[in-house]
Amino acid sequence: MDNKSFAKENYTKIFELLKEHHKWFSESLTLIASENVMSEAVKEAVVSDLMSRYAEGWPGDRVYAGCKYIDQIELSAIDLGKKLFDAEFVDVRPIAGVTANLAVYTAFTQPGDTIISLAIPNGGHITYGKKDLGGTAGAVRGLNVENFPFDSTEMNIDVDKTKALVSKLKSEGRKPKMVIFGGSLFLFPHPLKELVPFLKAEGITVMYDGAHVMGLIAGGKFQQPLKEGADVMTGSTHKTLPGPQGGLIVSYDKYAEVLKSAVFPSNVSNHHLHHVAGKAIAFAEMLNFGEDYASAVISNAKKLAESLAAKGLVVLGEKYGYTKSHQVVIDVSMYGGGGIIEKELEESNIIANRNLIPGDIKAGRHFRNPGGLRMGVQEITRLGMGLNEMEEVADILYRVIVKKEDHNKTKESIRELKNKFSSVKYTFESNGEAYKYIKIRI
Ligand code: DSN
Repeated sequence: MDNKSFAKENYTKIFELLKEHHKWFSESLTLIASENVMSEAVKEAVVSDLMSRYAEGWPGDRVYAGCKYIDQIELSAIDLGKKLFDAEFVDVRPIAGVTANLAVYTAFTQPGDTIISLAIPNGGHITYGKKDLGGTAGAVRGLNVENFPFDSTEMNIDVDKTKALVSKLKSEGRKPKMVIFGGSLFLFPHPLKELVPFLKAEGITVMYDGAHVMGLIAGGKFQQPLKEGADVMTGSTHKTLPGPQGGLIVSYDKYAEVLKSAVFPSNVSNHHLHHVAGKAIAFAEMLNFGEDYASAVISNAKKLAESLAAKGLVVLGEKYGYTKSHQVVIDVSMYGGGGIIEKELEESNIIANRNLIPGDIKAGRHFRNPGGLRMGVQEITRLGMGLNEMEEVADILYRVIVKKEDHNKTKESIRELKNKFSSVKYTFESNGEAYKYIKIRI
């Protein structure tokens, strides 16, 4: 095939695939804990001309011309972000949560420093992983990563053992420079109140990775990390905070200059200006509707967890009522493992992801087929689903995971359920079709 025909064939195919994807997601139960659906308002901001432009730097101090309106938009995003998180300093330029974390490492650590963070099976994100795992902290910033002692019954950081670890590292001349709270498998608030006074007395910087729970924090329904003593909070803007893909940093004025220069020029050249506009709209939505949304997300997660447990599934975090976040995590090792179940669910139009859980590595399990399945209810809650629907969702999950029911039957149940919840809620305006494919070409 000549290049022109090859190009045209693929050009056409991409649009067909995009339409198929939209149709599939409109008929699916979307339960990935790190995703969400954007409002039409956020989408409109994201497809604007800003996606083609350069700014670099801080509003009013750019490296490029043409920023008259871009600056005003970014300043609004910053002001909205400050109000949303009741914070002195917000940087909306990190283009991802990874970039936000790397900027914080740049600002507060030097290669060779020691940090403490969660191990991946206990909920840690790859950005605070060790060098041999290819983690950003270890492999990119050259940090020596130690892991928090973790209590898998409580599904939380062990406070006393963490203090003992810090003291041990100090006695070895490796006192941690920074401690990172937060994570990707995140059921309960982390013990900042219990650990921050101890860490501060040792002169240790406290970072909080709120990527997953940013919307719950913004809605005032999860722990408030800065008020509990964190120096800096990073996050992403597309999980429980339902904006476009991207990152952000929230902190204090006293760290503003060091953080700003750690973002640009250290880790971002041009930031994604269309996403800055989208973040501003998402922040405005959350300032208005965030409290109700965060409440609904957390009660839905709890209801889903309880309903699954009532059906005999092994739900993690039982000791404290399974969850206080958007996530529900179940042990599916007895049904073939998370990798197998993830595929079976996908065949039924349920999109969720496998996850390492505490005990997996000891049991010889691997991230390709770990013991856990992680789910988040933030997207289906944004479509307006409530407690009754969580019971239905639990039943559908049970039919696939345990009963191994014919996929066509479960697909039909999901289609019926999704038909009743097809528009984005908790937003100023909605056109009623959350997964509509938007065609701009004539
Ligand atoms: N890896 C993502 C998650 O799903 O938690 C976060 O970046």
